[in-house]
Amino acid sequence: MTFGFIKSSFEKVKNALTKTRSLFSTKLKNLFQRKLDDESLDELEQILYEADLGVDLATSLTQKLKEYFHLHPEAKTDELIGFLKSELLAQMNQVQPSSLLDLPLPHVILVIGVNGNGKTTTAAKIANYYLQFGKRPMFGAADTFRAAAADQLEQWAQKLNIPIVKGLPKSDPAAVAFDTLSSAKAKNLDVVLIDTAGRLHTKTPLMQELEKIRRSCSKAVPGAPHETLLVLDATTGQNAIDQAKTFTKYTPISGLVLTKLDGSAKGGMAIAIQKELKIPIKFIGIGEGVDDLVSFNPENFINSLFE
Ligand SMILES: Nc1nc2c(ncn2[C@@H]2O[C@H](COP(=O)(O)OP(=O)(O)O)[C@@H](O)[C@H]2O)c(=O)[nH]1
Ligand SMILES: [Mg+2]
Repeated sequence: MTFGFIKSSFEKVKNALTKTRSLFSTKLKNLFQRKLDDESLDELEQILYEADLGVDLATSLTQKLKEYFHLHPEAKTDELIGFLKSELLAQMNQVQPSSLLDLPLPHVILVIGVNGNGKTTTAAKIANYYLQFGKRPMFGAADTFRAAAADQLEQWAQKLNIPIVKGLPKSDPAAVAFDTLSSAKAKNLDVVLIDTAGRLHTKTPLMQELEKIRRSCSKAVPGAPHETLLVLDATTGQNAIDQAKTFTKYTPISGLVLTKLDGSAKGGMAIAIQKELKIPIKFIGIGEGVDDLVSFNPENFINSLFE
């Protein structure tokens, strides 16, 4: 059964990455089948760049491949691809999210990020993920800025049949977080997901609001939030990396969630972001459904790019 689960998530990731994969797999394989020279290696750099690996990584990987090729001029396609895969994997942060399942309770997860990136949907998907493991999650709707935001989370709560604490529109999100955690303790629940407003990362007051939410979490549950997940839209490529850099200036982030990898040709940004930020990707979103979340495995990810 476990293997079935692993296989199915590998297939899911593979399908979701179709567009990025056509760059990596198809174009690279065609390239390596030709005789390598400076011209074809420039083409390699272009392909890596198109897949949103970023200029630095595209350049340094091309350089490494050139050196490898000079040392092994007889190398076959498979060998060159193997070398590239291992270089890509070396960029990835190896921390696994499985540790999320064995924790002091309630485990508090703060979900942050810019509006539209997929925070609320991701909160629902993570709740569903814990339900699969027999855990009891709960929501806190701390996006009090827009009434529709709390309603959206409430609809997920009803669908998943899990409790939610909602604040009144425009009420203090830190108070909502505190009330949610108090309720989770009283109910002996396992996981609390706090959904927050899509703070514009350039506006310091919103960052201060986030800090207040954090303090209020730790007052209710010492050590909380245990995880702060930054949700990023993978379709925005390098722009998402810039967003993440700004967030890290203001608030500690324990993990990333990359959404909308389905249909994105910019899957390479997952590798670039690991190299630049050294924050582990915990989950990836590969669709709008509640099951479209996969806990991130760097090796599976790289392999599925080249399938
Ligand atoms: N295709 C796709 N759409 C997603 C994914 N995650 C979220 N979305 C969609 O992105 C939109 C914004 O999501 P939402 O959770 O409301 O973002 P929020 O403003 O950050 O809370 C919604 O239409 C979601 O269905 C994903 O992994 N894949
Ligand atoms: Mg939202």
